Amino acid sequence: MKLFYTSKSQYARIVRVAIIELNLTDRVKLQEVTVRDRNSELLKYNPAGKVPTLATDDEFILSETRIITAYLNHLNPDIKIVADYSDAFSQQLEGITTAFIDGISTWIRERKFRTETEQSPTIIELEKSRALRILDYFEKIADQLDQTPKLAHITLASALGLEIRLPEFQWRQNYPKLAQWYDEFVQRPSLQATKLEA
Ligand SMILES: N[C@@H](CCC(=O)N[C@@H](CS)C(=O)NCC(=O)O)C(=O)O
Repeated sequence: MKLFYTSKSQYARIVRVAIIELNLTDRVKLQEVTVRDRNSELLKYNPAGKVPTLATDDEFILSETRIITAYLNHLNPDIKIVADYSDAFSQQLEGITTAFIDGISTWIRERKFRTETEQSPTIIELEKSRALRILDYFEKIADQLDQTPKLAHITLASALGLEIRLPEFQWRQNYPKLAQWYDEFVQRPSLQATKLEA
């Protein structure tokens, strides 16, 4: 199996963490690729051109973080990373954390990939307020977050880690319980081994 990734991708990071937590490092080769590049090696495999992409041993090409993580989890079902219907609370958190990381990613793309005149204040404001609502939610339920490497927790940590990339996304001061949860969670070797670059 081969995982196509970029070291900057907050989504690919989730899958890289899952590979480590599922003890699958010997079974999944990692190949760093470029994105938004018409000469990218990735385009030979996945017309969507997005990371993460997983090429399975039986030659399927999987994209989308949750689909890839669920596939990897079925290879080691003793460890439960992706929630099923028996754990509706974790499924709830998976949905909200995905909206969180998607929104912050949109906000970052506005700031980093568009010129100042192209940037949309409307989109930035929308994503900022979405992020703040979700931060409020997690601060309120911080007591219900544990330190297990579930997909929702990994996604939340990967999203919060984007603080290094977006100067406006400085959440720690106003969300102390969440900061405490995050600071402990990112000590896991899987998170340490996959730190995001600025
Ligand atoms: N919904 C996708 C999002 C993946 C995504 O947007 N990845 C970015 C890198 S962080 C990418 O590949 N961008 C390339 C592009 O937009 O062409 C997932 O859950 O995996």
